[in-house]
Amino acid sequence: MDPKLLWQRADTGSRISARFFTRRLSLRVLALLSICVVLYNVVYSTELRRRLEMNVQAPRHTGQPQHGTDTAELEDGPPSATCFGAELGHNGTEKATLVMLVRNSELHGALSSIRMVEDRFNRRFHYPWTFLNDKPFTDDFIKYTSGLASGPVEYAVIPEDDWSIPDHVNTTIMRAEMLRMAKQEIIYGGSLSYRHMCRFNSGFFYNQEVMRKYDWYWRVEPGIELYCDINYDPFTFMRENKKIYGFVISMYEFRDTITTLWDRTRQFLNHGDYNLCHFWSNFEIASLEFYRSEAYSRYFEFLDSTGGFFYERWGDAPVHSIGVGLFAPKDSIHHFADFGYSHPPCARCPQDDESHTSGRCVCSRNKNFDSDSYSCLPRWWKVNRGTGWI
Ligand SMILES: Nc1nc2c(ncn2[C@@H]2O[C@H](COP(=O)(O)OP(=O)(O)O)[C@@H](O)[C@H]2O)c(=O)[nH]1
Ligand SMILES: [Mg+2]
Repeated sequence: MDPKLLWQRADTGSRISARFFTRRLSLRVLALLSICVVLYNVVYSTELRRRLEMNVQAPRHTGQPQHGTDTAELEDGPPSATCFGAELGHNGTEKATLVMLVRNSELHGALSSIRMVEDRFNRRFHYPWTFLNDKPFTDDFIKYTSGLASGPVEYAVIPEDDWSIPDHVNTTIMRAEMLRMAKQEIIYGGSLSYRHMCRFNSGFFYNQEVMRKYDWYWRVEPGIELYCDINYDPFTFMRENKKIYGFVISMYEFRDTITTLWDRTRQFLNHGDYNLCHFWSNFEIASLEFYRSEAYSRYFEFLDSTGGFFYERWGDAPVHSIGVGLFAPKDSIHHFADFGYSHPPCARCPQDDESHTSGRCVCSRNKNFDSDSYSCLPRWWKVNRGTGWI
């Protein structure tokens, strides 16, 4: 054999075995890496589950009464509230709560709103969250929402009387009107649950057992966004400045949903005209004492006695706005111009430079409902110099 050939063959052989060895080594390293990843995931998810379960099963204490989280227990009747204390303590000093009326099916939107309010505001103040529902909250809803809140959380089922059609309402007329409004494609015109919601928000939320200990509330809805850090306590701001009602967006109400609301109001107190402007009530920071006052309570009871919440589809926004306009001092209404806020389909963004150059806000200044022709804000400033609608 040609020694040159032999050499070549030997060389090829050694190259083959070197390649084979490298491949085997990489396979072993790969296998080892995969085992590490699997092991890490198992340990991590066990730890995550343990932490989640600890959050729910061993609620954080502040000495508040605790009830089980079992939905079945809630369904059995009282106690209708489930509460967990806060781990971090409660640093906000006002008797105030973040309140969310919400359905179990809106869990995802609720979580994203809570996350946003916590990140932008509440992680520094740890105000309690109050969740209200006409149905018992599911274990999942309680588990995930309480995991996000940095303050105490309470879950309450609304009593049936506060979420039902009063006896004096003629349901035949109501159904006929709902059908007519649905055919005319009036927004939520055919929805009974929406009517319950509006009536509840107009006249009942502030007297719920779980709300009684508070003087102030911040209404939060599922699926909202906050674009700016809120580095001060708006509840303290409201109290110190003798404010009663705070809003961010204001717009015109759909006339067809409140055909006789103003006539009824005039009947109640013989007043001038209403221009359909209302504070968009999906955001509110306001005084609970105001709604509990005799003037507002009597106004709501009168409205409710007319059946208008059901025959028409009176929204809580115009009812609150008219109520505040009539019974609160003009300068006790506050526009939170420093808040960046969105509740689809509308958003508003602070317009000053500082809010943006400081990094406090992340929103587009052009996307600003305040300058939309449907916004009532220009009118708010022009007609009443920022002191009311009526
Ligand atoms: N528990 C409960 N909450 C409701 C119901 N209908 C509306 N809501 C809540 O009431 C608020 C207003 O309702 P939403 O559907 O957002 O109305 P919109 O903002 O006017 O389009 C939200 O916080 C909803 O989660 C209902 O039937 N049950
Ligand atoms: Mg909404």
